[in-house]
Amino acid sequence: MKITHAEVFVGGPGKNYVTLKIMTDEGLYGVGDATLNNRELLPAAYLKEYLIPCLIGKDPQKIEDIWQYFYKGAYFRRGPVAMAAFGAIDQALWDIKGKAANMPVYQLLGGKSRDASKIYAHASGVDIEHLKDSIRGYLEQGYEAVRVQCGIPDMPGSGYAINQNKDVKNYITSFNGNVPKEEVWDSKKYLRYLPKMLEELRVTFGEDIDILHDVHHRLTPREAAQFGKEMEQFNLYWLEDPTPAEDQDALKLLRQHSTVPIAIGEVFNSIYDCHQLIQNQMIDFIRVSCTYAGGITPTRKLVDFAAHFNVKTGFHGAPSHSPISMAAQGHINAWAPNFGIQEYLVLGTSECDQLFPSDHFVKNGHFHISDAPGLGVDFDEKEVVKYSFNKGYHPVTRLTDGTVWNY
Ligand code: KDG
Ligand code: MG
Repeated sequence: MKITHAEVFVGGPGKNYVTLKIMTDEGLYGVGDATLNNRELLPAAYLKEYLIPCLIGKDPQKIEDIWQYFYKGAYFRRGPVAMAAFGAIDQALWDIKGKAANMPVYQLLGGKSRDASKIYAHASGVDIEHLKDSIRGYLEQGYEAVRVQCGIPDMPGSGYAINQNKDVKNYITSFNGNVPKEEVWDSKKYLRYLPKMLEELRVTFGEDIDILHDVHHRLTPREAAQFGKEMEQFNLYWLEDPTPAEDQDALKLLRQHSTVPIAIGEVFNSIYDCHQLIQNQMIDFIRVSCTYAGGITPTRKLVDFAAHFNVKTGFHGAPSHSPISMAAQGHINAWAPNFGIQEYLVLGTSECDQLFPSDHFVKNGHFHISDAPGLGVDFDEKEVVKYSFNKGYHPVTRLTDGTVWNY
């Protein structure tokens, strides 16, 4: 089998999905996701200008060789742009291999370890009452786990990731003309308010619901240690990104003072970003995604490595991930002996389903993987022409005195 051509498409309903389609001389094709949130045109250009020309004529079954060729051949290794581009190629090649073998990808990985994989939803509110409504909505749909984010009094517009308008599916992006939106942050107010919020949630919803919370890199090591200690009483499923993820020593203080489970990794793009965190058991969940971490090939190795140190998976699944990377993660989740939980945002608008048809489905807070050969998700080129690229940014955060802080 040989690769004959490959194409990149940018667009989607309310999002700039970057989709790669790789075609072969045997009529089989594969699809992959290279969406790098708010920098989508960069992996798209990398694929078009540098990677696709090298793919033509290669045997798509040689997944490992092709991955090494691009990773080592780049010389400047790693980085989110390159890894997202390699990730899309790798996903598409696993899709082709599955179709050629007439097997779903999870069978090629070693078969299922579970019937369906537990997912968590994003509940958020401008205040606690609004947040409680959002949680109730998910519990009614059968979810057992929710991430909770709440507006902080006297800190307008700046809890983290508060979805004010339920119709907006990509609320982390600000389509705000040519510059990012700015938000204000005050750790003192946050640290004072969060214990009250969690206390109320436990009183209202009891102990059975799994509660996750994302600090989004905003605390200093000492604040995170104090906060982690306080969080123990609320039995969180996890506390995510308490401090900026690149300063890994910051976690020592938190680990020494608290047993709160820690989840980190959505900004990592290789095992070298987290092997020490895993080996030293500084984290409980690794949150890479199959796109930003370079595809199924390296993610599977990373997951296997983490299993040896009792670190579970909790893959990133923010709205920027297309149903293709969600499917790729779904196959790893179905197999992984150390699966923890999967972040899942309701991608399922009818427009999104038309663009990416599949039989994967969500029921009672669990993701059920399709038995179709390959990744089990398709891409409709006739649909994508309805959408055009729309530039967006992550917001920029400032402290009350104007100092730029961590978003
Ligand atoms: O692009 C950034 C988002 O993916 C991120 O802000 C989402 O923190 C996030 C999460 O946990 O989903
Ligand atoms: Mg996060």
